[in-house]
Amino acid sequence: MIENYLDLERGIMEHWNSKVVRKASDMRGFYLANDALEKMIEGGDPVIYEVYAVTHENEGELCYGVTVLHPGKVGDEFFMTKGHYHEKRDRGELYIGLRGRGLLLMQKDEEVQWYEMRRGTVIYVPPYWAHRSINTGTEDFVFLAIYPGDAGHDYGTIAEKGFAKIVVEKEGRVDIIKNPRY
Ligand code: PAN
Ligand code: ZN
Repeated sequence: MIENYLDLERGIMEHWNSKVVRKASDMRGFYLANDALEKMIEGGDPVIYEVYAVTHENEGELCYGVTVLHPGKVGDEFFMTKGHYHEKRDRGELYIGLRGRGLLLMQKDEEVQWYEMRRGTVIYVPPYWAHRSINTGTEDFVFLAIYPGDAGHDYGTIAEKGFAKIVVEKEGRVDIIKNPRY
């Protein structure tokens, strides 16, 4: 498909061929507060985020997708995506903020960086950097991501170790602290 329509105000894309829904039960092991997560799952297993994407798999092609990351916390940690490296590590990505507010957390080896995102923010994720988004606001955090068709997603590395930093609410403020499990 060549042409699409993205409602920039609402962050809703008209056409997509891939929809991924991540519920609380899909996020086991990603948050420090396992008990809080299990409680949340028992209490109705809410959706944490959804991704609506147009995908192409070949080298030279592009994929693009809208992520809708809902607001909330598990323990002190804000709702976040799983986060990944690209399977082909030398593939970069572009993130564009559409709605709400959040952080993009990036990591390469032991180096960690994070960037605030809101409507209009453009972040270039260079090759070799793992990336995860975090909703630090009270409404949906929505962004568009554009990445190479053959990038692929390696979730295993992050699922095992996490990122070196986690994003928590402390005394009503957003705090980026060392991940004690890392
Ligand atoms: C994004 C992410 C999306 C969901 O489209 O895939 O925000 O995050 P996870 O894939 O980490 O669950 C992207 O970075 N694609 O490459
Ligand atoms: Zn990516």
